[in-house]
Amino acid sequence: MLEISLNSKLQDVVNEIADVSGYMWERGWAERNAGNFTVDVTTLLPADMKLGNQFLSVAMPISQPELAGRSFIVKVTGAAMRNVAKQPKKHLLLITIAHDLKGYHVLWGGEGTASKPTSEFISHLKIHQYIRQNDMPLTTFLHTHPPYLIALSQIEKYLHENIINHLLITMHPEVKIVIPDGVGVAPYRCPGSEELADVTVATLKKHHVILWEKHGCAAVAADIAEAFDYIDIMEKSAKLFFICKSSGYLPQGISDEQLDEIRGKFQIK
Ligand code: 2HA
Ligand code: ZN
Repeated sequence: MLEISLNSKLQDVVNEIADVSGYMWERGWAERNAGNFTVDVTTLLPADMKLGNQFLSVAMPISQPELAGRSFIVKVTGAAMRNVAKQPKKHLLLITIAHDLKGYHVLWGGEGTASKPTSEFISHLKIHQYIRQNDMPLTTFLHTHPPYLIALSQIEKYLHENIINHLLITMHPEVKIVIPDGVGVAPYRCPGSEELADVTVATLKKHHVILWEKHGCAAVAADIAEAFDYIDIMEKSAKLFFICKSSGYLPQGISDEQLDEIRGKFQIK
């Protein structure tokens, strides 16, 4: 089967994915095969590329007409982030959705028919559809398992968006500056399910970063490094909270006046 050779821009994206996959493993966000991502790279491929039998074609009905002909780099299902970091080509796929929506073509990566996209692919396609429908300047959906944020989502009190956001904003002043729309909370749904995709899209309408109750965190961003940074800042804030609590102290948090000062200086509502 034919495969394309990556141009320098696609190679840069693959390098960034490998770096971020390594960071997630090192941070303890990516046990076993945890986490997944899709990066829309349509604009980095020639617009007039011929797709056909020269590439491996996989049948799979796709119900998002907005995604016909679009190309994504996606993690292979079952792949460990630590291995994506070491051997990106083996554990990633560059795919293009068929124009007739009957499946996708594999342009690069993986190990033949055995390599399928992430188990959360249905969710990812719905999310990319929402991004396209709203013409948002975003390419990346990233899902990972940061432990302190997940721990917070195990506590009923913090499943309320106003309460968890107040906590995360007051534990770390950068949270309000970098993620002014705060974290959205999506109620627990089975991993890999259509229902999880639906609650994610509903939450995406107001937030770039989403906590999946008792499971993990997800973010949409301009690129995978930005998605990682959003989650990293939130996770740092949750970690600071647990460090104070587990050393027997109740954290003070920044005050309302200090928050107002941030809102004024950075023109945040
Ligand atoms: O990709 O994290 O939610 C493995 C997962 C599924
Ligand atoms: Zn997960």
